[in-house]
Amino acid sequence: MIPKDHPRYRSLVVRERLAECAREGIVALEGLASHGRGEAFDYLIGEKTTESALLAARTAAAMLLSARHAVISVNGNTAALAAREIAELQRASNADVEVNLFHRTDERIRLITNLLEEHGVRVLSGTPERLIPLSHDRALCLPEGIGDADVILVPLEDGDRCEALRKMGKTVITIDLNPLSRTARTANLTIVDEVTRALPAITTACTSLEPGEGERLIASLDNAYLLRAAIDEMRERLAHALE
Ligand code: PTJ
Repeated sequence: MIPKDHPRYRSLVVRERLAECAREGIVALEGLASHGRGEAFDYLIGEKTTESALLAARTAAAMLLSARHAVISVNGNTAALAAREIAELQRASNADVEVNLFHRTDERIRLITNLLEEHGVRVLSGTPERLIPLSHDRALCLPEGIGDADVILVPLEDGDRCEALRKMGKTVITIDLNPLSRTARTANLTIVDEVTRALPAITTACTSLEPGEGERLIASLDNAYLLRAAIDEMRERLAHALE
């Protein structure tokens, strides 16, 4: 039982949720290590959505809405932390949702699909094929989902797979608290923010883009600028951390 007056209450609740989901097989054990890395970077940006992350989220909304076929690729961590937020983004963007895992087993696909469906997500189903240029089961995805998509949102992705998706000619949007990660640097667009803050920011933007704003945001997209802005924010906070 986590005491409600603990100064890090929310963080502890989230950890407990992930540990529970790991015990159930939804979250991969490796996902707990990923979360810890994310938490450390969240400290450095002040556990809030920065201005540059908000700009990235609005750009992501514009890209999802103007895609021929947008797909949100969901893994164990994202499902455990943000199933409701995925459902809301799907409603706002009309994107397909595919469960696609790094540590893939049929059982985890089933558990994560169930969890998402309980929260109102429409999850694509079908027969996966080895379409992503990677070895082993990391190559698997649905031909009618990620295989057909032109724009993919892949929160908390591995760098290798992000690169392989780019090689397939996909436009990749990621959410990653680590602006130095290979994924963050390889994606077309990186939102450096915590997934439960970034997803609602994209959803809000989907319903509030002004006429012409989406085209302008896409035309001026500069991922290196967004990553530099996140690093500057962290450097600034570190410089004044003990004041
Ligand atoms: O469920 P699976 O089998 O698909 O596996 C999922 C994980 C996350 C284990 C897998 O994709 C993986 O190993 O990812 P990485 O390489 O650890 O990359 C995840 C990135 O997400 C890291 O750069 C973390 O800093 C970042 N991250 C972790 N938690 C969050 C986060 N970014 C935003 N919000 C978070 N809550």
